[in-house]
Amino acid sequence: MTADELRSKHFATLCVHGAGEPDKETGALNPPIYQSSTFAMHTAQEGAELFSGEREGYVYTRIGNPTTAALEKEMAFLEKGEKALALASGMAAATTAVLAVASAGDSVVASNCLYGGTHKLFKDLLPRLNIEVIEVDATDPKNIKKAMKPNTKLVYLESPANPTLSLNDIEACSAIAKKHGALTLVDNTFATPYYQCPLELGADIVLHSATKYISGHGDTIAGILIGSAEFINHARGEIMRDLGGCISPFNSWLLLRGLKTLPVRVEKHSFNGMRVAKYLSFHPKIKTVWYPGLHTHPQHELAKKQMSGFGGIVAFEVKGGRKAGEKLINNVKLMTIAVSLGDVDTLIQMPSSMTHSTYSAEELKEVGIPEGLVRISVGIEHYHDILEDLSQALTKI
Ligand code: LCS
Repeated sequence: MTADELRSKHFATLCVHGAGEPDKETGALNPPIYQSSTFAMHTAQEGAELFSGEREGYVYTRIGNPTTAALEKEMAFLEKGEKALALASGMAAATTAVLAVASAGDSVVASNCLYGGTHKLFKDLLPRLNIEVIEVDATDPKNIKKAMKPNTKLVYLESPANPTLSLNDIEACSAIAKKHGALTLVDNTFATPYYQCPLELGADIVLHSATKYISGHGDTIAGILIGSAEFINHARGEIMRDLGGCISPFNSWLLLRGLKTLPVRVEKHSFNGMRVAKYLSFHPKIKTVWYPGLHTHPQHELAKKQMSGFGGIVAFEVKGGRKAGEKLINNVKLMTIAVSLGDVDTLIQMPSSMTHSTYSAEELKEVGIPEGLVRISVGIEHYHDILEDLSQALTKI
């Protein structure tokens, strides 16, 4: 099937067939793992042409690899972008994307509710490179508009955001950025391309911590950027090539395997997520639940507008705050106390002291992340067993 024929197929079909046809030589149904750091050239002239860009091909796995290329092709299909670039981690994707767009003396306007590692990058490393990052409450696009400066090159969003599940209006924020000549990046890790397509909403770059739902099995660290051919070529050739944050061929292959079941897994995560959110919202020991699929979520209407499903991450606060939340976490039996998310296993953690410990107490308050917020990445176990585990742990408080 040609690329154009494939593009017209449904998402689930692209997940199974998007990496390409069976291997031409051997008939292998799945793409081979090209576990090779370097690629033989026939002549010195061919080498020169490959390096100058006159000829397409593989020279060195830091710059490109056939297994990784199959993954990149499939992710570009799924996110409806021209090209994709796979990297060693979500953080490698974030550093590569920002440095592809901004230089010393430029600024980035970002949401203030981000994965703790991204917030640390914005607070510590980028200012050392003289790139200013202005973090604002991006649940209101007006705050983005107010923060834009003549030197702003990038608007950096995360929707739904880690860990509060707050949303950014991708269409409105992208329109503001465009007006100011800046690009918009959306971290689409929580929603996955199955439930949200930022490029169709006007964004320019999509980022994934592919460690999460793209892999789905908790066995890989990886990141992916998707965007225009111009952006991806620049990010690959000028930034990733220098920073060196390339993915290994084996990890690309694991992601290709994960992608085949993405819709099946994400539907189940979402089904279970809704059940956990509803259960908690009616429980007398729970103070607040954050889940975009609940009509009590302050941006539920926006969630329905820009997402086609609500995902598997649920955040909540137990009455009694941090101490009570820790007691709940210490008493789970089926769930695992662990960071990361999007795995088939249900994971539970406390962001203020774990994933978001890079936020100061004042920053947590400002962003609206309670110290006692508990985050569950709801897995694909039977939801009765997940609810039973929550129920027995809650009786211990
Ligand atoms: N973006 C989001 C939304 C994330 O949740 C993470 C990691 C990253 C980017 C960075 O990706 P990585 O380099 O880890 O592949 N989130 C984590 C979390 O919530 N727990 O552990 C890692």
